[in-house]
Amino acid sequence: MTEPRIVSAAFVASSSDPGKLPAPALAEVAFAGRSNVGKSSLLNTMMQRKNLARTSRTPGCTRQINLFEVAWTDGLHVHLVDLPGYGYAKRSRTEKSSWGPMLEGYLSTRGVLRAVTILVDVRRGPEEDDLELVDFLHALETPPRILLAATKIDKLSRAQQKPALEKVKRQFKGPIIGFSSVTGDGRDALWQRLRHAIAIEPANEHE
Ligand SMILES: Nc1nc2c(ncn2[C@@H]2O[C@H](COP(=O)(O)OP(=O)(O)OP(=O)(O)O)[C@@H](O)[C@H]2O)c(=O)[nH]1
Ligand SMILES: [Mg+2]
Repeated sequence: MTEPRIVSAAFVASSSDPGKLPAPALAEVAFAGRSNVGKSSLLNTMMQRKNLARTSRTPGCTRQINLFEVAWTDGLHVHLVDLPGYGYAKRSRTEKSSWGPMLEGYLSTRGVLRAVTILVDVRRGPEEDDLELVDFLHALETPPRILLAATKIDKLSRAQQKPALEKVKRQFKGPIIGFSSVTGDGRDALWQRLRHAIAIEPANEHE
């Protein structure tokens, strides 16, 4: 049996208006989190492409909804969606408990959205914004699956990683995947969860 692998990964479209994105064609998985947490870097690692999603040391790099299409040798075909970060420019009072028209519009109207991966920095854990996003997603009419990833685990020593991940897990009350875009740690585990969320299991013995 050969392990399934990615055959292609490509940029599809980008827009600040969810209504102007290409009509839903494939299952989508979106990546959300505070600015600078490492969403675009994680996507590049997931797609095994260095600079397909733009990253920057400065928060607020991704300003639009970006769609990428990934195809696997075993037939898995999915859109990965890089979202703008939140928590960078402080939200105004009227925007409180709203994710702004862009994020909210995308998350609540995209029928093909199967899962949202929420990323938090392993050293900071979830903050108010992240927990509000969880509540927002739970309240949707057809809530997507929520996956949780703790980024930048390479910033901690091996010995520090386990207790830090346990802590984030308790705070979120759910399983968490430790991830590093520097070492690639967590990549396989996250793909496995994504596959599960979009109900396509890894290729079996016929491959
Ligand atoms: N050490 C380390 N640095 C990381 C990791 N992931 C991202 N970074 C760095 O963190 C910074 C922000 O990364 P981005 O991927 O642009 O973050 P983002 O969440 O997409 O940010 P916005 O688009 O502004 O919301 C960059 O300098 C990355 O190199 C990681 O796993 N380990
Ligand atoms: Mg980004």
